[in-house]
This record gives sequence, structure tokens and C-alpha cells, in this order.
Amino acid sequence: MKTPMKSLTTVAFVLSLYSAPVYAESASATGQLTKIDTEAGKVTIKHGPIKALDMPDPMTMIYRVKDPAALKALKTGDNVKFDIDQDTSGYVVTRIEKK
Ligand SMILES: [Cu+2]
Repeated sequence: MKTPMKSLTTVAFVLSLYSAPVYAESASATGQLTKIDTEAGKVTIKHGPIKALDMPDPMTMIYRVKDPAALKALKTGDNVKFDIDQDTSGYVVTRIEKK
């Protein structure tokens, strides 16, 4: 029984290294807009892996946008490049523009 316990502890330790700190992370990425909600200031982006933010696989997810006015120049289906910050309340897109 010693071995499984030891490896679990190792896994927990490695995970704690990778998840700290959980704030003040940022990254740049590209993706495709699949939905724009100007009123809520949110976008849905289909994007590839963003390793800096612990997203090792492609995914589609909803992001808050810091400056919703930036969405006026965009439409669903656009390929975009964007910057993301991760703070204590989650992910925020700080810059987004057509690629
Ligand atoms: Cu993601």
C-alpha cells in the first residue's frame, strides 16, 4: 500500500506547482469567434492549446471582455487574435482584434 500513496502525494505536489499562482497569468492566442454577446460583454472563442493558461487542448469557451466596445468591429465567424488575463475572478480578454 505504500507505493500508491507515495505516487498520489507526488501527483498532488506536481499539480500544486503548476496551478500556483492562480492569478496574474496572461497569454496571447488566436481563435475563431463562434458567438458575440455585446450586451453581456462576452465572447465565445474556439481556440487551440494555450499552455500558459493550463489549456493543453483545443477548446471552445466563453470569455469576459474587458472593453466590450472592441466587439463592435467583430462578427461571428471572424478569426481573431486576443490577449487573456487570468485573475481571481476568472479569464478576461484584454484585447481582441480581427486576424
Ligand atoms: Cu480555453
